[in-house]
Amino acid sequence: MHLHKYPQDIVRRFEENPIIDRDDIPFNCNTVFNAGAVKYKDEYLLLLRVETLEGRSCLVLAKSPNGYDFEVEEEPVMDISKEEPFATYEKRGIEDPRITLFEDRYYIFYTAYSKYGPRIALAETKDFKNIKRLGLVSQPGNKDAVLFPRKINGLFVRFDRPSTGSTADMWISYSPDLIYWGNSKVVMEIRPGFWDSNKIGAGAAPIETREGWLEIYHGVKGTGTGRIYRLGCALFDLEDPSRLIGRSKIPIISPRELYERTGDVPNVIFTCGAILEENGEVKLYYGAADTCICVGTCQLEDLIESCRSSLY
Ligand code: BMA
Repeated sequence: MHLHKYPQDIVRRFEENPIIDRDDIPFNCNTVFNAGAVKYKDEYLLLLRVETLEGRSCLVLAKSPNGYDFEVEEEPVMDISKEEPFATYEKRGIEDPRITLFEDRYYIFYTAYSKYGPRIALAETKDFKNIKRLGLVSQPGNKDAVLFPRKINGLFVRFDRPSTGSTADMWISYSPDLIYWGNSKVVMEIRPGFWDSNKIGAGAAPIETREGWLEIYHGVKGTGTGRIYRLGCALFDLEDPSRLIGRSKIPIISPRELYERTGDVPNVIFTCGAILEENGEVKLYYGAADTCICVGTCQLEDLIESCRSSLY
């Protein structure tokens, strides 16, 4: 037998995964995956991407006292908008929400999807009952936006992922008001020859640590029969988050279990949200095979170490 010095995945799967699947949604739907995650008033809250039987996605709220047992609301909290300018650009659905607590409110970046392609949209809420759309904040061809939880040098900051045709890398953009974004530049690129060789994109909202901003991201590798989506992490300088200071060589979690290997899109682990507990544990929520929702845990310190160390 082979003894491994380090575990294959830094993230430990919850034994009862998946924690939410189609049968947990109170209305007929196709799949549930890629949820934003946040703690709100002592509860864990997931903003689920639910794909309806029509094939378009809406957002549904789920609440839990412990981060593992979730109760799903009866109706979508956010559905495809009927009002312009959003209606035109959400016709094919709203997807992949990422939530950031910023001062007294929560901002939600999501993907507005239409025949023009994906673009970034922004909404805000204080109570997860009334969610107000603020704007369409990129042109088509951009997605995977995550907002930093504080201004840096007087500006709002986000990572995003414009698709430039030949490559799909992580970029940074700045804004004075959350609506107009600019000074964009590339911060982290695909790594030919590695597990993240074809596309990368931000996953959970950046976590501030004393070592830097920790970003859990997805990386895609193309194979002869399809793509494999895995998660890794990277560290960015606290005062200049366009400066990459560390990046894990190997994934922190890869599709291995049957529920990650089979589903509407096989071999996908994709995250839109992680929650840092006071004791340093990270609860990482992820969509598996674009079909169900799972959770895994790890120590923040191990994620930081994986960005810094050549062991991983
Ligand atoms: C990406 C996004 C995700 C999805 C993933 C795998 O491009 O569309 O929502 O989980 O592909 O299909």
